[in-house]
Amino acid sequence: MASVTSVVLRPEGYDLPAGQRRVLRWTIYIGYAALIAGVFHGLANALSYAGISILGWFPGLSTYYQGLTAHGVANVLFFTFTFANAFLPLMTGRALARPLNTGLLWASFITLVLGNILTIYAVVGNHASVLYTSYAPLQAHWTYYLGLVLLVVSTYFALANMIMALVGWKKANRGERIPLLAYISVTSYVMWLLASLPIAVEFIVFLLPWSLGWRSHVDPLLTRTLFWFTGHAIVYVWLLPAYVSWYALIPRQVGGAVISDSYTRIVWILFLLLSIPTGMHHQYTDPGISNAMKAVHGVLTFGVFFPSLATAFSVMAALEIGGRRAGGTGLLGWIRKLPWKDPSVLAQILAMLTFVLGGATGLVNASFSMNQVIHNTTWVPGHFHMTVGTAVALTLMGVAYWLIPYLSQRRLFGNGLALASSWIYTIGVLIFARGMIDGGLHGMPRRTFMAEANYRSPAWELPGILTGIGGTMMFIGVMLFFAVIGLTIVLGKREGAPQDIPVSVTLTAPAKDGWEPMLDRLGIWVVAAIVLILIAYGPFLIGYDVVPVSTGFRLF
Ligand code: HAS
Ligand code: CU
Repeated sequence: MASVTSVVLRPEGYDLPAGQRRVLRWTIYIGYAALIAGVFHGLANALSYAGISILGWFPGLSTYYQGLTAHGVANVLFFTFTFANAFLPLMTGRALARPLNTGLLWASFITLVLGNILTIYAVVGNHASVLYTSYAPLQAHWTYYLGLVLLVVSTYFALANMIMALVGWKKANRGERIPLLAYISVTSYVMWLLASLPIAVEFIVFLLPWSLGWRSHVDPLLTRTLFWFTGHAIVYVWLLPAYVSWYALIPRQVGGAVISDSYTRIVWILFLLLSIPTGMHHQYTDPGISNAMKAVHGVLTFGVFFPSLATAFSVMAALEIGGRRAGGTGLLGWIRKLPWKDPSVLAQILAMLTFVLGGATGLVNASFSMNQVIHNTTWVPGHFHMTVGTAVALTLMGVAYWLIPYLSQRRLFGNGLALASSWIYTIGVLIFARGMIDGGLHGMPRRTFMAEANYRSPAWELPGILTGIGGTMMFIGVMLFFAVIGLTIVLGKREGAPQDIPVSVTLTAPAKDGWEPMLDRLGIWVVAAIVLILIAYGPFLIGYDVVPVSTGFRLF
């Protein structure tokens, strides 16, 4: 394997203009700040399952649900999208060796900051304790909905930037295949563009006017369905920037190579096709949706499991090439030869390993009958802390270990601390998820302040303690990460920062003829995705009788 000749995805370096570097750097800082701001209540929530309440330590916190809303909104909405808004355009620019559009970078940054200010105002002021799923009939202050709308708008500017760079590149390179790194970055946000439309309708047509008093009633099942129409695809929008790193950057970081150009593109096309028509697997227990529709979504969910299985194979093969090139022999000897002391690599390998369990639990969720057992229990946060909470969050921490030095032009400060952070976080999440998964199987409820609940089951005792211990370790892990990033920005040596982004090589060049160039015709794949969406949501939407029954409730 190691002797196959490699083809560099894009050989030349990339001169990122200083002005653009600054906007991207601040966008990324805001993303990591959201990560850090959000984890405080994560700690409180985990400890509450162990029967410990620390809510009194939070100045200005009115209720548990205010904290839980802050945790969800900051960590899964602002952190993930803010990171992607900077990372994906940067990858596109690098892959195409073209500058980005500074105006669009600013537009994305400004809408993001405004969105942040409005949402922080609403959540911190306890005007929006509705949790990140924003289910009606719980009603938030209009600034909350508008803030999230602006967050979505900021992603459109980021996509526009990538499309502009791509169109410019295509004009200058007629007949050439799109460089792989640009292809996967752009496709990730094209999928998001399609996926975001239902939530835009939910917020702009229903929830925002309802919150402003312009609309008196909404239909909670309809708004909830619109939420999950976008909401399942959202989880892949969180995941795909991590996959961009696993496919296109990690092989280089471990001295390996991407095993196949077409294989990688097909994985992204499968995500484009299958991420969206699967949202009803979050609604298996909802009345008002036919079993037939739930079955269609269930089957397609098993379909979207496949590109992640394919990713497991491809990513592992890329790591194996690196390990063998470094002298690893035998069946597993290559594993020891991976650069475990490189904090960026370590974090991401630990994220991948945890994702195996995140994926397996997802399969249980997706199975209709098993979902009846675990729905609305702590099993579900057990699942998603191993997916978005580790596969994504820990990968993005790993990326920070080269990206922050790259953008700030300072050398990483505290290698050892960074390594410790990833180990502590990973061991923590495994203990935490073990607790949540086990408790969930015994009906331990999610989204419940267990420290003060007046009902408990003996079967929740040990799971609750594990959740508390694991959650505390995760918190310590993130705080160490925060220390490393803070120290790097303030004390990191100015020289010696990485001058380039670690773009990988593929084992074979993309084919210029045959069927493979079809993979680059994104328009065709977008049309195919729309057809699948119509099949999956058309019958429900056409047959649905909208019954706006609900006024807003503010229980906070
Ligand atoms: Fe999920 C609920 C099904 C993936 C996030 N999910 C959630 C919720 C969140 C979430 C946040 O079908 C809760 C929402 C809420 O608040 O109610 N999920 C799935 C399935 C997958 C899946 C089938 N989920 C994710 C990802 C997420 C995420 C990714 C975030 C990023 N999920 C569900 C369902 C529910 C659900 C139901 C509803 C539950 C309910 O009742 O409420 C799959 O896509 C997973 C595929 C993953 C794999 C793993 C591949 C492994 C790889 C690593 C390989 C590398 C290695 C390294 C091994 C197949 C790629 C080797 C290294 C060496 C050194 C050897
Ligand atoms: Cu889902």
